[in-house]
Amino acid sequence: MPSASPLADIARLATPRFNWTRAEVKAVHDAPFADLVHAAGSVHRIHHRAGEVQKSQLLSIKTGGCPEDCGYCNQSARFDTGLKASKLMAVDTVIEKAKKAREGGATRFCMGAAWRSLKERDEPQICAMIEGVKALGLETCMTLGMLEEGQAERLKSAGLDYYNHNLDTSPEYYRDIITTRTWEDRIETLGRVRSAGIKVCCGGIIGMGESADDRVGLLTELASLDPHPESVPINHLVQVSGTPLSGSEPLDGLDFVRAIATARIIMPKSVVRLSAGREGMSKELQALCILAGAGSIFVGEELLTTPNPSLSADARLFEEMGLAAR
Ligand code: SAM
Ligand code: DTB
Ligand code: SF4
Repeated sequence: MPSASPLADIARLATPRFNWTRAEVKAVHDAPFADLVHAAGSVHRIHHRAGEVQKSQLLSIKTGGCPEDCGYCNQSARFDTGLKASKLMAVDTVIEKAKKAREGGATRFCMGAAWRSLKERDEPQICAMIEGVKALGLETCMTLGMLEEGQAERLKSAGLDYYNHNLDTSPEYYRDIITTRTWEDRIETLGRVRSAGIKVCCGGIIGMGESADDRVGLLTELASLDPHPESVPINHLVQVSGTPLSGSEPLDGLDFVRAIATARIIMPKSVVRLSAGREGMSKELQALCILAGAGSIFVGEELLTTPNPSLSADARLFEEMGLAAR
């Protein structure tokens, strides 16, 4: 007799669990595509309003010159990508950009720095940015690399809502992608963020030449964080020439949708974010991701340093899908 489908019991799937095994996640991920997307959409509707998509906007507050060697990233000082490095941005400039993002419909402003870790001397400027952006009525998010004891608490006191720190890929593939820090370093910072009471934004990148097993491994690790990250960005690799991962085998679009749908099912209350890589996706592929439970996107014509769809292309996507912005 065939075993029961791992997707049969939607009510059970919609109850968060933290003990997913890799085999269980693989069974979800590898299910027939239509069953997977249908189950993901059904789980989504239990905890989220289908048809609502939250808009965040990114700003690179400190670009390039990073000492880390993340193989996907054009901001590493080790790769020749032609990116111009810059110093930490002035607080007033950040606030101006945040105002424009708010006018464009973003409700969260995510500030990213090409740092290995946050230095104490930069904290006052970073905290002033958080305070200023928060005062505009926007949600605040920062991604600044690793945090030491006490730093997360100080960011929280300034008004930080979310901290983004990605696991990026499976623990096994991690060391092929980044050699200058460990998986355990990542987990440690995530623990500090959580303990300080900041919401966790943690996800990964798909399309880096990883195997389907690596994608399942990443998703299993994300779902074993207890509580689950409130926000789970699923990025499609943006290939930048000069980085070691440029030239990676292109990913089948439906495999990207599988990753989104699996994240949706195994972390049912989290907001799954269709993050980097939309510029290279058709409208139809983005629509499938949204049907599979993606509830957030980045808007604005630039992510941190690479292009993102135009405001008019996104307006068309929302209009044609009948989506409401949140
Ligand atoms: N330096 C900090 C760090 O790495 O934690 C914060 C900024 S870093 C640019 C934030 C995240 O962006 C990375 O963890 C990675 O997941 C994502 N990212 C960077 N370059 C990317 C690319 N080319 N394509 C897709 N995602 C990318
Ligand atoms: C995340 O997971 N995706 C965003 C945000 N966190 C910081 C960053 C994507 C960066 C894409 C490459 C770039 O534009 O530099
Ligand atoms: Fe530096 Fe972050 Fe890019 Fe890695 S992903 S090289 S840590 S900016």
